[in-house]
Amino acid sequence: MKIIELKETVTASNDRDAQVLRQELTQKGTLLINLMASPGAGKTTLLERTIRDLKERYAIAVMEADVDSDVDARRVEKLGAKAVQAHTGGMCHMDAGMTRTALEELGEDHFDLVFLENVGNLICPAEFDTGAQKRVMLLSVPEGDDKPLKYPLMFSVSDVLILTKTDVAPYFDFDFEACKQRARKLNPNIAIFEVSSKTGAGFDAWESWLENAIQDTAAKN
Ligand SMILES: Nc1nc2c(ncn2[C@@H]2O[C@H](COP(=O)(O)OP(=O)(O)OP(=O)(O)O)[C@@H](O)[C@H]2O)c(=O)[nH]1
Ligand SMILES: [Mg+2]
Repeated sequence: MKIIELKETVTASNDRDAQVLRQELTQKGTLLINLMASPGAGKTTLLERTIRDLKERYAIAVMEADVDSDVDARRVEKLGAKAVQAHTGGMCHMDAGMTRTALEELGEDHFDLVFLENVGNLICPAEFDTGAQKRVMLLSVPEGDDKPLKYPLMFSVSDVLILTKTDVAPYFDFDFEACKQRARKLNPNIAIFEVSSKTGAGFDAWESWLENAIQDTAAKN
């Protein structure tokens, strides 16, 4: 597994670079998912179960972006997925140029699905288009149902909201309906799933959304 050191890309337009990268990925038939959430929300655990369930049917790779360490890349690599660990040089997000560099490190193999596990936080990753065709965010039950009110941009730009750690809901006052209403007020088209990566509850619906998205991308190339 490779560890790469990235610097923020200095180009005139991150949005334009992201658009170009997105078109290239779609032409290759590769779905790139930008996975975003707070630190510890459960991104890597969700990836582990998803990879376990889908790896026989699709070629999957993961790009782990962190300020430091390689623990997440090692976790997904254990499951047999190709992984690269990107260090962001202190940056709290990935941009399109950094994403392109990390993708190049995955090599020439074809992947149906590549996950970018973005740096854990609910602010900066929402501001930068990485070139991914889909943005998926997680919100875990212990974080609270008020997060759409406090971090509206993340909810506004995401295609999918995964409410995770539902297995611990009995111990928290998380109002699922209130949270969903707040998210839909910001983003009426957002798809919402409730899952537990611990028990596997709700994974059927999430994985069927994912398979549809993979097949849509494959059909366009
Ligand atoms: N009970 C429960 N625990 C979970 C679930 N998903 C993740 N966890 C736990 O939450 C902690 C953090 O999970 P990670 O998957 O490492 O979180 P992350 O978002 O990748 O964290 P960073 O990469 O550090 O930002 C771990 O102790 C997991 O075991 C879940 O669905 N239910
Ligand atoms: Mg992680």
